Amino acid sequence: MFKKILIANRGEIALRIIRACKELGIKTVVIHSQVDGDSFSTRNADESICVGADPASESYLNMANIVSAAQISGADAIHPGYGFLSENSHFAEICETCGISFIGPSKEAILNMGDKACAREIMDREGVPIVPGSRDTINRVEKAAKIAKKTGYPVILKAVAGGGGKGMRIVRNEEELRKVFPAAQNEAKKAFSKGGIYIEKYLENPRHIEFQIAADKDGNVLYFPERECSIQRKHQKLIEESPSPAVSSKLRRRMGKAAVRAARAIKYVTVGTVEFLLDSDDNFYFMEMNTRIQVEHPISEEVTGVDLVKKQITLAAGEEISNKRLEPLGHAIECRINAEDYENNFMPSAGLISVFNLPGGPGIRIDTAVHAGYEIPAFYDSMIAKLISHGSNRKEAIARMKRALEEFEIGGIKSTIGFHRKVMENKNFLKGKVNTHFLQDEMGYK
Ligand code: MV4
Repeated sequence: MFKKILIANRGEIALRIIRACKELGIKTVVIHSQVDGDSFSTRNADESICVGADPASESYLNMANIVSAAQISGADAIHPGYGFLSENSHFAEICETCGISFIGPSKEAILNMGDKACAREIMDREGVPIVPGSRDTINRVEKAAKIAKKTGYPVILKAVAGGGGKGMRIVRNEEELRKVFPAAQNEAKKAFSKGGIYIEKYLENPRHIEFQIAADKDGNVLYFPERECSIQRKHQKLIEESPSPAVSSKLRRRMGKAAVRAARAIKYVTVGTVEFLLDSDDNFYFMEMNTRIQVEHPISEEVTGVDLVKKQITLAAGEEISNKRLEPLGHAIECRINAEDYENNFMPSAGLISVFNLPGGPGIRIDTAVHAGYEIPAFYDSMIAKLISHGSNRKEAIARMKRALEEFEIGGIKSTIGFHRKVMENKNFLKGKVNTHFLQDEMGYK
């Protein structure tokens, strides 16, 4: 087992990893930028090291300084958390070259899943269903038109190096395709330095369903009950729940087996997530694989009792999967509490938090690293807390979430608490009828 882990992240996930390490008896070093010097995670770690100035490019993305910090402090592993360097294959490679374990899958697995066209090719070969569309990266509009004709309109153009919806374009006919394709290429080139595009048939009203998996070095792969993540804004998830109201135990088994096949195809080790689109006829299609621990991992922990971060660390250290089949125990929901003005286009609301009174009681968990008197820096993302409810069924989980949202008091800044209160009252949400257009159709957002 590792003796000391360097945590290359900030905020609630840095604290979450520190908590897991403490329970495993592992020493912790947390890195931080200048502005984060007096944060909750730096105070809770055994050691902390400033690696650079406030912009992430100079601190949380500064590979040379982070690896030096690990060497100076004698850490034998680096946990990247989510975001920042968590899905950077080059960083994983540098860690291993320096004799430091990267807590995640191999650099090859990260690279293969980072190229979304390559991921599709692998999954297709292994019998994991993919959305009909292109076989590989498309660089010429002529080829794009040919494939779109064969697939049938509407199609969606996605950036090979994208993921999470960046650089996506929906195209309804050939004329539109010819107009939009060069722009999509340029956009992809600018954002990711690679201009590769791939094409998929556009599904009109899918659900986003994802499967957490955990895998060991011997190829044992365990799947967790699915997470329903259809409620998103600009491809940022706002509410997640597990299990999904749309997934029967039979469908869960079918999709879970496909997720396991996906993980085995790339010799995946540690924890990861396989994302699918699900249509109203129970057809499911591989979308992408996330090779990191995700923001929404707590709902899977709540419905299984498995500590995913401890599992991730012990799997990285070479331990084997010991769990048998996992069935959902009750129902869990997560609301992401962001420092944003949901009545004003979710505009970020940085500044000083004057009041921060947390809810509690049965079935309520809060993952946060902020507190009253905390000043939200403008340099990073706007998530300030994850509010997670757990109940014996969906109805109880919603009732607990509703009363926790009433208890939660945040002053000094705008937050998304009011937005979540409205969703918890929405008729279709209460019926479990959510899809990827929920915010437009039900909440009046663009
Ligand atoms: C799609 C799609 C429909 N058809 N792909 C991909 C990344 C994700 N954040 C958005 N993505 C979508 N990919 C095909 N072939 C619809 C979406 C989509 C979506 C997916 C999940 C949750 C919200 C969404 C909102 C708009 C579009």
